[in-house]
Amino acid sequence: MNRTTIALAFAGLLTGMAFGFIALRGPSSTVDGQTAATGRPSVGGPFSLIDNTGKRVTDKDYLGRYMLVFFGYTNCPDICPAGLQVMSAALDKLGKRADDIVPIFITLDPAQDTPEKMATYVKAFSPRLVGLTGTESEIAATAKAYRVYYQKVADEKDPKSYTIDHSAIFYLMGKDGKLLAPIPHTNDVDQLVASLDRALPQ
Ligand SMILES: [Cu+2]
Repeated sequence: MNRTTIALAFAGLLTGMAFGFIALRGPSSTVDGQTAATGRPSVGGPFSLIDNTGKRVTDKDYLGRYMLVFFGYTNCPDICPAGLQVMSAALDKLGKRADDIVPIFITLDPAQDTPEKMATYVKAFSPRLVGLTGTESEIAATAKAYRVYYQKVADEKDPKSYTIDHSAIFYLMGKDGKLLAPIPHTNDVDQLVASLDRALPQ
């Protein structure tokens, strides 16, 4: 991990902690006036994107199941491959309880991450991992709904190539499509298993 990614992971952690704190404060708290009556911050919502089989899907297709959502891009050197590996291993460890969870990787680089590229990429981690892409504006709207920070950073040596700084949080969404818990990026499988176990209804 380089400095930027460590900083981002830490920013993600702080955001996660902030969400946890807000959630604990209960129904009277507000975040930009958007907190729902449940006290949960407004994260997530409707999306319409293309999955790794080329099919258009919306958030409604996943209602009735939990979604474990992670944002990134396939050319990511560190945060994404590590996060997706940990996510896949954690779901394997959860066993039967993971049957109801759809792990979803949403690209922040739709210009390069075609459905075909997403298909090859997600397959390398887990057969159950879903990869979603879309137009620039569809991705921007989805990232905004999930309050994901991302920023293209041009490569000084090669102006045609770039990396993308992005926040790193696993969003566990409930069967109703609403946020159950934001979970900070971790490289520790057991830690993610424990976080999921805590957040999932018993
Ligand atoms: Cu990444």
